[in-house]
Amino acid sequence: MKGKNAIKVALFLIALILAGSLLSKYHASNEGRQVGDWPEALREWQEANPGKEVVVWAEGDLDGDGAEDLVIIYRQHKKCFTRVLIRKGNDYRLLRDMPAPVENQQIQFRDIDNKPPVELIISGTKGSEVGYAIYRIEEEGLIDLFAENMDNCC
Ligand SMILES: [Ca+2]
Repeated sequence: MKGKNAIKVALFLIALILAGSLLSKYHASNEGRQVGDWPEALREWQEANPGKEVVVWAEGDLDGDGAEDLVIIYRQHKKCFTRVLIRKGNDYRLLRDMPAPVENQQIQFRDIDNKPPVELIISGTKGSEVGYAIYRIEEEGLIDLFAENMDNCC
């Protein structure tokens, strides 16, 4: 019975993610964007981290304070990582890096539990493997809520 419920929850989350990728107003891609279009925080981060290649990025309010925060998926030595920058006034607080899928990465902001702030969903692939992880920002930092098959995608 427990297993069935877990499958139902997983299917529900996958459906949410698929709907999210179709409906999300945050288009998490840097395709066609020039460096000049990047938010200032992203340009500063890239200048400070020249060895890290920005793959995709997105802005969204992850801590519910009304200010846009920044999520970057970057590549370094063939591995990918997610880096979250929480805006604090004119500055940013950097949260710990997390492994990210190496291909087809997507960043989404979804209110999964009907309770602010929104959750952060990182999804992507590696070959035929598909994985995703859901996080929430709390006082103490980035909380891992749920992950599926990320080990095989990162
Ligand atoms: Ca914020």
